[in-house]
Amino acid sequence: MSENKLPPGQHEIDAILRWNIDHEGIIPDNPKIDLNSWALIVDGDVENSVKLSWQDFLKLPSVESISDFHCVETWSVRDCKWCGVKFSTLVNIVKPSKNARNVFFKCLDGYTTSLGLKDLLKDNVLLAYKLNGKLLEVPLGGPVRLIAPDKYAYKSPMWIERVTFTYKKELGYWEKKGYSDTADVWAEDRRTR
Ligand SMILES: Nc1nc2c(c(=O)[nH]1)N[C@H]1C(S)=C(S)[C@@H](COP(=O)(O)O)O[C@H]1N2
Ligand SMILES: [Mo]
Repeated sequence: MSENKLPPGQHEIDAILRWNIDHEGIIPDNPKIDLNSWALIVDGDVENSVKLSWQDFLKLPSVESISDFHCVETWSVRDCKWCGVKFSTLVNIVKPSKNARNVFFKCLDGYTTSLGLKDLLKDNVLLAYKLNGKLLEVPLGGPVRLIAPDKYAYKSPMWIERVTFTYKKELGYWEKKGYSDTADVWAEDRRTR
């Protein structure tokens, strides 16, 4: 049990309930993913763009990080034990140019979101591929999703296929519909309108 406080306006739910929450996802089902053809493309304003196969991805150094997960709809799941590649590890590989200040994520369901590069360099931000010791299942965003614990979960894209470094900020799916782009859980940045 973690003793840390939940952010303002959030309540804890049992982790198992998460499976039953009817997210207003942008497609009705989970995407079909074949790990033999899956790849993560990292491109944009970088020195070395890369296309990582599943095997390439698993070879990157990984860490474990325990964090709480907060949906803007007010539910939180405590103590998620994620394993994944720190976003900063990927940054060191692709070497963004000094103009790159934002990162745009595109997912296999068509979902999009973006974050500032500075926020992504925090130690608790991972490209996660395991949860509580098991490979991340597709319904929870596997093979690879972002985890950014200080942001509402719409900034934790599931089923990532492309990560693009940019100078300009491009708003994502929920941000365009009026959800906060800062999405800071501690400041309770939920909506802009
Ligand atoms: N690709 C993709 N990622 C997404 C979403 C989505 O619809 N598609 N929904 C977001 C929202 S609003 C939430 S609350 C979390 C849900 O993650 P969970 O299913 O692991 O609880 O995923 C986020 N990432
Ligand atoms: Mo959400």
